[in-house]
Amino acid sequence: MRRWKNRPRGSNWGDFGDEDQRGKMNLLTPAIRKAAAREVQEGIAFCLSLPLDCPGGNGMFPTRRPPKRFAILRGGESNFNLPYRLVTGVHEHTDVTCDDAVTLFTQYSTQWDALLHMGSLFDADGDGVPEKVYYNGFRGDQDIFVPPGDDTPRVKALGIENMAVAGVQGRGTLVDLHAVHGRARTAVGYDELMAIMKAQRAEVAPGDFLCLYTGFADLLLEMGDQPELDTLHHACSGLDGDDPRLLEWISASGIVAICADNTGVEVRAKGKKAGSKVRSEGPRAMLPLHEHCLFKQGIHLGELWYLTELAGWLGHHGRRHFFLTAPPLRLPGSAGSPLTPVATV
Ligand code: UVW
Repeated sequence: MRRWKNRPRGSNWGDFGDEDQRGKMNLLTPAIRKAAAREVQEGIAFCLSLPLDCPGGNGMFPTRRPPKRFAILRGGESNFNLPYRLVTGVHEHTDVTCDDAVTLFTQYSTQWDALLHMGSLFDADGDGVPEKVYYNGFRGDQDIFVPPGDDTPRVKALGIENMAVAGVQGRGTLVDLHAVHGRARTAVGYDELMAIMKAQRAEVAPGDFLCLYTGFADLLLEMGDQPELDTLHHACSGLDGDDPRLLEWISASGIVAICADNTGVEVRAKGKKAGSKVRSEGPRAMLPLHEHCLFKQGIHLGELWYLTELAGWLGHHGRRHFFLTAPPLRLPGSAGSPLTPVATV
């Protein structure tokens, strides 16, 4: 069933079918994965996740909190260091067990954004009034909502489980923005990204995961669990979501996802504040790259990945490509997911 009369300018809604919830992950075909596996030449693997309690505290994201673990109870006892004999009553049992639970904010640390993470107020049904709408025309009033007086989201579409079952494996292409900009806050637009990719021989092909190493995660790790917000808000590079040519290239390139070691993949150029009016054409997204990728194109964004050792190894060996395995949790209805991506070279 087609859910829209108007689709947003620059969107691909309907191109993968009216029911599609995978977006560009549809491009991950067996042939693409088989070709990507040829990047495994040494068998060396890199963990691309931060410790999931990084950045520490909730200064960086006031609404997100670090993981909270607790030991579950068993027969009124803490199920940590619990000798089984206390449970079974059999004195000969030698087992000692630990079992725990965790409250996890899905977008606190290394994460994927699900396609429902960012929608828009857009008149998709053509009645002249914008409504809350998401990728492929799924609606905020029907498919993705929290009933009044409840805090459990009802999610009938675009949860992260759709990505999990897509088999998230393919070729990663690493672009080293840190090598060019160090830790200077820089919004990289189309011309510059093309020049850097050319100089680094980091060409992308349809089906690739574009990975951006900016050095931001290194800064976080250096700060321990005490992020210095003033420094972080003015540090490191990212993509310039206000550059229309960059957005067009992202669509045309066939990349299936963009992953970065910073908080949002995109950054504002110097002098522009989030939400400040940079164009005069009226209502617009505060996070234009999020809008373009998640809402219009079905391109997942990976944030706060840890790319440092991989970037160093690839640079040292004159390589830019690797085999990436990066499934999210198959957590029905979630707006995002922590993950432990693995790069194999
Ligand atoms: C927001 O902060 C809204 O999103 P993200 O974590 O994807 O940058």
